[in-house]
Amino acid sequence: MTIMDAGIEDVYKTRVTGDVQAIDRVDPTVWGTEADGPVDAATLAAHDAKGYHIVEGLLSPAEVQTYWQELVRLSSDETLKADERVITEKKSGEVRSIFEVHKISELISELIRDPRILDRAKQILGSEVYIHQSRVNYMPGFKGAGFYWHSDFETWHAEDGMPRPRAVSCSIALTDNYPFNGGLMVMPGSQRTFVPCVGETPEDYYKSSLKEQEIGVPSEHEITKLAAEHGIDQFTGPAGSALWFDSNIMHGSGNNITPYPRSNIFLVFNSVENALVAPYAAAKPRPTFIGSRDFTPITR
Ligand code: 6CS
Ligand code: FE
Repeated sequence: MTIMDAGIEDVYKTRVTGDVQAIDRVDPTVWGTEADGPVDAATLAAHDAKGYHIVEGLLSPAEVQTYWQELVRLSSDETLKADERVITEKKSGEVRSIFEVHKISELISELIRDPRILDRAKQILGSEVYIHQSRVNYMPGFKGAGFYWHSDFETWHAEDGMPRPRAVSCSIALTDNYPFNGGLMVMPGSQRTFVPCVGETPEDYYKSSLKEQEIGVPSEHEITKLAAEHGIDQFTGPAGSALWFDSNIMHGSGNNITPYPRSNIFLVFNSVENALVAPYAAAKPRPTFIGSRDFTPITR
């Protein structure tokens, strides 16, 4: 059953058939104000305009080392190998991502409460927040497969039942991000346009989409239009930097054929005022390790 069966109006219709029309976003990008947290007015304005901002040195080199060692520990934990929260690379079988990592790792459970992170998320979303999704991405060297262009919100709306794009992601680099090792590319300002995708959501689609997404990706025509209008920025920077980006910004990354891994901790904060409902375009919600349905606000 989708939300449509309940007769609730869907502002961001997607997974449609036939031609699509881009939809102007009716929601803000930034919901809070300068007075609500650590982000200064200029940075808040930049995030509002571009849909992202970068915090250099969010983690100190010593902290990076600590979390890097945690990632290595997790990826070599034999008990985790069979866990459905561990996603492997389609070709190499190497660990690609580990979901719900804030519940698996004590260290990362503390990180989501760190004021440098939690207070920023609350300010951008203008409310109490909870973790919609957490994952560590390994993007190993030589064989790390990238992620084709997409809007996270399109998937979270269609498959998890997220009503509005009132969520923000924080990708913390644990290895140096170069232009050549699969650094995330974003289209600045594209968060103000919702691009519906063509194609019905297959049953249990997450089992393949987290390895390689085919449904829920915009057409080349729409991507070309967005790139022409907004250009493409790339997130590069030393380990410890963090990219904060809007749930609906168009983004993607290339394959990593270099010897240098591009590993990160990826935290998605959703507003408690934007709690998930029934999926807007899928038969049933994805498992809670991908789209949490515990809306309890994060507190220190
Ligand atoms: O489907 C998802 O929820 C995940 N997929 C991608 C490519 N980005 C967002 C999220 O981690
Ligand atoms: Fe994404």
